[in-house]
Amino acid sequence: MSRLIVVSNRLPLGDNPSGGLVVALEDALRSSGGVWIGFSGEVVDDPSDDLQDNPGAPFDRLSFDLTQQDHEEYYLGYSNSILWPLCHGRPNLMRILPEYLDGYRRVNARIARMMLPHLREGDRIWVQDYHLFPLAAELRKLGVTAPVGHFLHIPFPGPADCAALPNPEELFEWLSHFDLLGFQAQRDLGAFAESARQLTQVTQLSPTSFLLDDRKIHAQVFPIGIDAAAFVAEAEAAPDEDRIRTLTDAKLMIGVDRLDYSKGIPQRFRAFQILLEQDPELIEKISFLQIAPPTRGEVEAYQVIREETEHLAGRVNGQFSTLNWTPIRFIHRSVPRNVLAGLFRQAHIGLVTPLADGMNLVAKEYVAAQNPEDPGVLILSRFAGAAEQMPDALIINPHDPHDLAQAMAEAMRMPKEERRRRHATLLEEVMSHDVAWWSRTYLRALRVSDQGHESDRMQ
Ligand code: ADQ
Repeated sequence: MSRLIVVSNRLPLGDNPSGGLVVALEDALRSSGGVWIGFSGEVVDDPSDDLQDNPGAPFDRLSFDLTQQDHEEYYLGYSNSILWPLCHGRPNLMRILPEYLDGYRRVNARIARMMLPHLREGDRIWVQDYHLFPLAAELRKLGVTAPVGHFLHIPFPGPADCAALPNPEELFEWLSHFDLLGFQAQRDLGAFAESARQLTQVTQLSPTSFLLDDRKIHAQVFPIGIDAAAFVAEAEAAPDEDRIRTLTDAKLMIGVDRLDYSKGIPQRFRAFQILLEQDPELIEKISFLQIAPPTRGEVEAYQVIREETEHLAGRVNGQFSTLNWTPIRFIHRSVPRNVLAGLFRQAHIGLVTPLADGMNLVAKEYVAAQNPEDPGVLILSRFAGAAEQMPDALIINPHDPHDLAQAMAEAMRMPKEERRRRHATLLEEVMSHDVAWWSRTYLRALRVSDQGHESDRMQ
């Protein structure tokens, strides 16, 4: 039987792994006797080169540890101080050090070597995200001929940004060893095609196939979804005592993000300030809850965004708070999923305003959590991949605080009929393109692209 091998930066560990990606892949992994390989999260002095088994899931989980140096150069360095800012249109935030690229290549080569003894005839390999661009090339060097696909969860950079990499040609060389590249949005497939055209040797054979460095690869769009039915159930079952209590009858506006400079959190606070200045009727009528746990605190740009957001929230609260009401509640913590689902359901406005985002699952979770009889309004940035699928949200430009403030005012006053109409279309999209659809569609395309290659090899 053809096994599925999933490789991602972090292995989902814990006895009861949850989260959309895990749920989606669990079925595929279980039915094909699959394996998930990834970093254990442990940084140690002398890591073993044998992958460690982690029992307790319905599929095999194999992990590896990293040294401090690997963690700094591969993960914090090339992945999160070069590729992350670049793919989110912020090359000015890159920190390019030669050892980052060395570390990124070294760790990817090590992962390929560690995988080799675990691979069998007939396996299909599915590599997740930007930490592992060189993995297919490294596997090929070791003689692996299995189909290898990649899915990029974040945006693909356009030519001007790609050119700011220390090694733009090498990026395309790495990509040319995959059989299938998966992107979140048409925007990313377009950026890939254009960047390849400007920066390397490429011939586009069809809208979804390319000759890259003389190797035929397929590239397609597979917008990721959520485990929609489960999230709906979670929101319906959310206990009432988790409801936010306010001293006024203010409507709730919610934002839930990792604290990241790509998510547009300061822009939200500025727009909210403009809203309260221009529309004083809304004072004490709207309460903004922003939940944003800090991530990647070792990287300087994340320390800066934390200070900036705290400062802005403090300023808006200082300017507008009354004895009964605080305009912004800013929480730096993760919230359990069932509580989150209940908060989304209660919120009259869901605010998803990234400056750049691969997809943004919060937009889909917010829609799934609503009561269809009296739903809230999703305000969505045109720069989230989700905007391609969700035109019935209020689509805004997050760089323009007046546009965003105007959308907040419109959402506050939107009649129920219009809210229901918009929500019905959004929910239909979220339910029909859920995460199971995503993994099924991707894996089918990987099979088709491999059959194509087999017939090329036979000619
Ligand atoms: P992320 O950048 O992490 O993912 P997102 O798609 O919004 O962004 O997913 C975040 C997930 O974490 C959501 O399920 C959300 O509910 C949860 N979450 C966020 N903050 C939380 C909090 N405070 N408490 C509890 N849960 C919280 C990357 C890309 C995205 C892409 C996904 C999946 O950047 O663009 O959509 O991968 O491909």
